[in-house]
Amino acid sequence: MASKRHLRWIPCAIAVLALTACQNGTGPVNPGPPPPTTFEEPWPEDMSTVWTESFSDGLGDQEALPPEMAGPPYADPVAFPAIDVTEIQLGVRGDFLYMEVRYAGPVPNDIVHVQPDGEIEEQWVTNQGMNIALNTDDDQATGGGGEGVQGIDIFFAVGFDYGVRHNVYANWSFPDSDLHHPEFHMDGELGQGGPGYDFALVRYEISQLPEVFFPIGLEVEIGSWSEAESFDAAGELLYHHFAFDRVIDEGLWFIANGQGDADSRVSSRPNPLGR
Ligand SMILES: [Ca+2]
Ligand SMILES: [Ca+2]
Repeated sequence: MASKRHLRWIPCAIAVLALTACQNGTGPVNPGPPPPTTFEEPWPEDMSTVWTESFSDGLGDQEALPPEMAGPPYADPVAFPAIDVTEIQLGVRGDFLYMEVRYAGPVPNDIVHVQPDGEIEEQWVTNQGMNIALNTDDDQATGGGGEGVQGIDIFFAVGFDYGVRHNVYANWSFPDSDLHHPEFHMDGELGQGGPGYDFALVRYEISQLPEVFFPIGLEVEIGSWSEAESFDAAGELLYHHFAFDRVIDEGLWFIANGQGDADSRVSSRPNPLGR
């Protein structure tokens, strides 16, 4: 099934970006993370006025992906509440897309040491990531493949390397359909939450995006998932999908214009998908 074949692309792209950031240049082996991105624009005082869309997801609904999809060969999913998304809220205000992600448990402040227990090997969970992935041109033949959505033209990611840094960013335009090869990248900002908290409030400066990659006033296909990765005692990757939560599957998102004005809705785009 094509969607499964492509499942690992986005998470791997996220991991590759993190590695690139850490291994950039020929200087110190570990130059440390770059300073986090901050925008000058003040955050809205009342975020409840910003949200125009909300996606709820189940609690304790993590999936055990099979080994061929880089999951552990355990009988049941390992409980890892930090990546168990329960809600995503989205809204556009001014130059920014705002997103709040709620988790079933706090994002770890440091690497999580998993003790051996039955079939579960000793391992260390070092990072987590989630994203919303959008087919913004209504063409599943353009962009890359993903889970819950095809033809991804842009994705917005929220990740944490425990004890090191957060990774809030967007990648867009994938001319060779490989999500490892984005034509464009930008960093976003973590406003609240993150390590120690069971939520993350982030924003991305969408004013610099071409309309085809963020069509305000149109409905787009959206998918989303969340995951964590584990390593063994030697520091080798053990399970890319140690924990996995499917959050939005074949969803639709009407990107409202930022003031929640229903009169702004536009529905003139041809609808080849018949929805
Ligand atoms: Ca969930
Ligand atoms: Ca597309």
